Amino acid sequence: MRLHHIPGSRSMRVLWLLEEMGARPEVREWSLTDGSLRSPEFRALSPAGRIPALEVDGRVIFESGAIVQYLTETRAGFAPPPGTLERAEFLEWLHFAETQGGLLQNLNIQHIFLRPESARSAALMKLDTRRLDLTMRAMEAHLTGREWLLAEFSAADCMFGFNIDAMFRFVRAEGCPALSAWAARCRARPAYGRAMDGTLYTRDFYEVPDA
Ligand SMILES: N[C@@H](CCC(=O)N[C@@H](CS)C(=O)NCC(=O)O)C(=O)O
Repeated sequence: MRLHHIPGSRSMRVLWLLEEMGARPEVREWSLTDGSLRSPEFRALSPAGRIPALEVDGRVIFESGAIVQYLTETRAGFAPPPGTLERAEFLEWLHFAETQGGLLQNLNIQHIFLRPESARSAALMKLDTRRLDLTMRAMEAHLTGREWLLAEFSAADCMFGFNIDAMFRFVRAEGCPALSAWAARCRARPAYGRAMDGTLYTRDFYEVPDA
């Protein structure tokens, strides 16, 4: 198995799940900023030039959610069986992680990557921060009184591997005690610690500037 990876990016979801499964893939690191994701070599692995891609079982899979789902379908544990209501709940959280992931990506672009800085929009930052806050409130309601997203720890939790380091950089943790406690439980897992090999962030918190 070979994982195409950037520390602190969505590939952390896959690395964390593989660590939980006791699998150690070969890791090839790429960069978000040197243009290599647009190279023909990388586009042959991931057609939109996005991380992650996983070479596994004789083919390449792109899209982190597809990779996570495929891994649970080909290896025991970490997800309820197909055709059950629990499976529907698992799939909801798998895709919810990417709904939230898109908002986090927009905020990363607006707060960190976009150049020149004058091109950044306080209005867009404010809008996506509000939308992120809504996703976090939904998680807070769901996690109140529970340890994990499903009845037990699962690949749905791993799908938030990229999100956990990002969400509290834009929305303060204070209003979300159950979500913060779940994030702390995730961070305390040894497999999470092994997979968490970098961060995109240089600040603890990114305020929305005045418009
Ligand atoms: N839905 C895709 C999104 C992948 C994605 O956008 N990955 C980011 C890194 S977290 C990326 O490769 N960004 C490079 C770019 O946007 O050019 C997935 O979950 O795999």
